[in-house]
Amino acid sequence: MSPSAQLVIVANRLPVDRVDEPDGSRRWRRSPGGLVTALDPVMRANDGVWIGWAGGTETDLEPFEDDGLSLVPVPLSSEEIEGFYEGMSNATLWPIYHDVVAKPEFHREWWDAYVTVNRRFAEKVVNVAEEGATVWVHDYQLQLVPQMLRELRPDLRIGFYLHIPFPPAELFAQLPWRRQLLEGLLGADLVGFQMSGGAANFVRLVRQRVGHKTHRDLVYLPDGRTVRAAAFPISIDAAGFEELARSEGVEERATEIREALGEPRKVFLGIDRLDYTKGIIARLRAFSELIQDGELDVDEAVFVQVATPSRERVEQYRILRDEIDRLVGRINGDLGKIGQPAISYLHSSYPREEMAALYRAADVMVVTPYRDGMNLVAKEYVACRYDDAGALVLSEFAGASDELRQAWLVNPYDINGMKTALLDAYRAPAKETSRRMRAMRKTVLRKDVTAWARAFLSGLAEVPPDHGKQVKPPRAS
Ligand code: GDG
Repeated sequence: MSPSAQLVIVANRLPVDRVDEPDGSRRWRRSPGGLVTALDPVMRANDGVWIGWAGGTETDLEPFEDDGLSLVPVPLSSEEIEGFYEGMSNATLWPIYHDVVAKPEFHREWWDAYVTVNRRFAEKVVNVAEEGATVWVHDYQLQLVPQMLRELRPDLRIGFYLHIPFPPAELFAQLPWRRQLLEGLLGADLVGFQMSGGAANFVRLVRQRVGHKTHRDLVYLPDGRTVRAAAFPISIDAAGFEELARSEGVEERATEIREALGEPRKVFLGIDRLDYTKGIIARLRAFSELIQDGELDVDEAVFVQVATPSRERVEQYRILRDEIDRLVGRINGDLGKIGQPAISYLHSSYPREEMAALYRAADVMVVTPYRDGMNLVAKEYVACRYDDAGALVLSEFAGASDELRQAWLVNPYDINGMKTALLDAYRAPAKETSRRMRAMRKTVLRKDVTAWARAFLSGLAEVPPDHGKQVKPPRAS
């Protein structure tokens, strides 16, 4: 039996990972990540249901509850995982939406799988959403769901949020299915983006490619409906991160990490999913050149790079992993000393406590994506620095740079510029780093993830409905 709800969250993944115990039993573990933290309180306050893929290929998973959350799995076959997820989502849309940092591939079978899977998600919602319910669809994997859903259930209030950048018209136009994607999104009442630039790109494309009338952030559809496109920059559970950072266990672990790295060496830190958009190679190259140039010394500084395994079946990701392995090996071979590598590279994923301890241990946090919707790592670092210490070097192509203006902002394509910024951040007097950190902390603590969810949901409740009756807005928490 499917549960029913007035608030339905639809995302590619359910917020849990399956764990198979040695005795053959199965349990679910809450998966880390901003979206889950963001939506957990909203879900609880509204008795919401979350619809998503459980990550495997089982076809027989029934709806279930996990720690008070009502979850509805959507099955995917292994061919669909290849076509819809690894293919269309991660090898076509992801690179196009990130400035074509890698070359996108276009395959008609991938598109067919994308349509089939989006329809399956929409059909699941139909079974779960109560009359007049609010449905919040997430991210680039599900861009056709709003339109499919509107056709099936015109009574629903539909919101869509894109977590990654929305590209400029010139890049989006490469997509053979550009019109279908735009029309898919136009099924929503409110389309949310990280940045106002993304919203503007979308509205312009709708005018150019679909021919609808637009005015500022509004699109007027021939059937009388209005769609709003606006920016809702996402954030983190800032108070939660700070509390974790202040805990005794995390402080102890941070001290241990610094000692293991050779206190009083200064610690540079990068934490990313292993992804070509994150600029990992460029930053390691900049750091190693500073050592080569004699500006930094391995006795005094180390770079810790955590790269969390990601999309390992997609070819571009395998190639990148090999490239990083080779580069780190070469840098450490050329520049390291016994017991003192220049780069401490970890290809692994860690519990939240360890992440917080790393943030606490780092003197300079280095976040240098070529393009990033927001980048939560930058905000998490700031949230953990309750001592107002620590410097943030941040790419101007991460959405976070819009709010974290006091970071050392860099262009990741400019290696010399990055070298200068790394050195400036490293050498900055404590007074300056704390002045900058204080200002950034104010922003991050004020604009947290609850504020984000509330802003989106009230924005969604305000879009004038065309379907006759006013829908009661869900409570934000
Ligand atoms: C997409 C957009 C946008 C990473 N490794 C571990 C771990 N993480 C956590 C981080 C952070 C999250 O994963 C990564 O978020 P980012 O924002 O940095 O990047 P994406 O994964 O690319 O996220 C991005 C985001 O969606 C939200 O809208 O900001 O622009 O690309 O929270 O802490 N967490 C744990 N262990 C790890 O090893 N526990």
